[in-house]
Amino acid sequence: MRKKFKIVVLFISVFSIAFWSCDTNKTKESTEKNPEDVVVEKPNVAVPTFNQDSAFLYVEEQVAFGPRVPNTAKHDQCAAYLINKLKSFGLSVIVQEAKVKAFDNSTLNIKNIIAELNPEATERILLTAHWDTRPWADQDIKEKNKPILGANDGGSGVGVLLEVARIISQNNPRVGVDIILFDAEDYGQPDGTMIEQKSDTYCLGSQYWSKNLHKVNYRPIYGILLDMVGAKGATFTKEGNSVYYAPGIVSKVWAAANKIGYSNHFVNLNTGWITDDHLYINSLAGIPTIDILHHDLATQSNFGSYWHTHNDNMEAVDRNTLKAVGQTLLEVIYNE
Ligand code: AHN
Ligand code: ZN
Repeated sequence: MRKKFKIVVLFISVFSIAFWSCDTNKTKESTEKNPEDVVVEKPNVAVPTFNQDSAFLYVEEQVAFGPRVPNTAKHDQCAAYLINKLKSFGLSVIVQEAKVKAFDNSTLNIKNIIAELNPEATERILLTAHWDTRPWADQDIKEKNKPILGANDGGSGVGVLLEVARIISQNNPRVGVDIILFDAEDYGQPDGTMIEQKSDTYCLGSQYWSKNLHKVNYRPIYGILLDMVGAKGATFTKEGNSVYYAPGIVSKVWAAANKIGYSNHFVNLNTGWITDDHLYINSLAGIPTIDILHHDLATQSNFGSYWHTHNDNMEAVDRNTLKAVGQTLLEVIYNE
């Protein structure tokens, strides 16, 4: 409405200047447009609608397998589900399989699942999340040694990206898009369990990929990581590594969220540095990448109260939050 009004005002003013200048035979300078009257606006592109029920279903379907811990049958079954789902949308899928060493010296058989939309496009955007879940509930007070369901921590980011995959495969954006579902993000060493605390024990799938890109010279313009993007009323703040490595992308994404009414979720607040998949994508692969990560202002850890506990089940996932994140991603993608 406001824009229409602006256009009408602009039209009337241009018309009256022209009319007036004819009438009075005024010369050049008065017919020149005042630079302030020239409204330079990008035409509004059509952004498709993100379906939160569809995204929620994709989270439920992952959780239905149970915990998705590397070297287990359920992990294998969920991988097959994710690969088939992405293929069913018509995307080409590459599965990067590897063996990586965990902090406990076990060897993990991992699968990074990579889906490409419009592989020929040189301008590309990378969207990512982790699909594995934590083997322990080390932040819980009971059953600490049992694996968690990871509805939010793992499931939510993947659910949003599957829905984004479905939509972009039906409405081609100008840019190419790659979706990478990383494995073994959450096999990191629990705090205080051993004498020696090792470093870089989280994010094993993204560390491997960052050193072994699925295509030589793979170079998207930027990346966006989703992690724990499903909690009711979740707040996403401007995380330290994201702001350090990719300040422009943080601004772009937060502005897009704001524009479409999600400033309640995308908070304009700078917060601390988090080790997450984006850190290695930035530092090892050199791709500027941000993290959209639930930063809970009410807890001591600043992670949600469900974090690494058995409460990380479907109860911890809210459709409205999935919508806020998914619609913001689409707003960004279709405006590129
Ligand atoms: C830690 O939990 C140490 N860092 C955040 C990375 C993470 C774990 N994201 C989900 N789970
Ligand atoms: Zn986790």
